[in-house]
Amino acid sequence: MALTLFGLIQFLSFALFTFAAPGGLETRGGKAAAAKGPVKFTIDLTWGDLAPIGGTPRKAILTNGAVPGPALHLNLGDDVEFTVNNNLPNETAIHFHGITQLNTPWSDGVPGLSQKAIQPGATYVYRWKADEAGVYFYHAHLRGQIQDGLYGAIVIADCDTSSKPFHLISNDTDARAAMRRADSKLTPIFISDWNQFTSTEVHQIERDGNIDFACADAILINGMVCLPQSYSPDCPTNDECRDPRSACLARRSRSIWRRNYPDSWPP
Ligand SMILES: [Cu+2]
Repeated sequence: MALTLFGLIQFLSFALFTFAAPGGLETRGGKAAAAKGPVKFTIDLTWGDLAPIGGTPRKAILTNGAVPGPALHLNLGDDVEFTVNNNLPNETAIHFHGITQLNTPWSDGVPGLSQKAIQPGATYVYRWKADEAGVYFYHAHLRGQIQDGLYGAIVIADCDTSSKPFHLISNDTDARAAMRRADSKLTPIFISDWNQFTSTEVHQIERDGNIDFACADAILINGMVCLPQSYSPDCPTNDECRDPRSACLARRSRSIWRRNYPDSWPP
């Protein structure tokens, strides 16, 4: 089966894809999972050094020590307890992009509106329900902290595959079963800008120069660099590297796949 692309979110200079890995479980609990109690997910935020494109490290927001933060995998109907330990020197808040927050508006993560900002050293628990399947993401919702690296994927699986139109792709029973298995184990691909400046520095540059400073130094794919061939044989030129629609993205995605699933290539 060819590399399959499911779902796309684009937000500012971010894009989030998922691709399907083979060999996943065909069912993962579905609405029954909600009866087991909430899915607990904790992120620890720190202000650390990061140099994904080499050179001098800059300060960035690390989520459990990395950018992007870990992906949150849920089944449709799950209740979520999302705990934020703020070890940053600044206050913060987390928004769950695309989540409906039906009956839980206080978990929408908008400081000054739905909550007070989470103070340095404090812990805050967001509680919400995964009531629509799809691909979403969590991100900082305070000043420019999203630019400093605070984001991670949310994948909500619909275990009822009966309504999915795999029959439109293939009449072959085995092929459709393989697609259902792959669909049950989606791997997020996060595409984001990387800038040598922190968000505070970028805003100062914009104020000083009276410009909209839209330059980025690199595009990161799952926090890894996409640079010309001296760094990555996947991306022969800078222009191709900077165009998220280019074939470079597909090649880089296949590299990530091969590293994550060495036994299952080609899929
Ligand atoms: Cu958002």
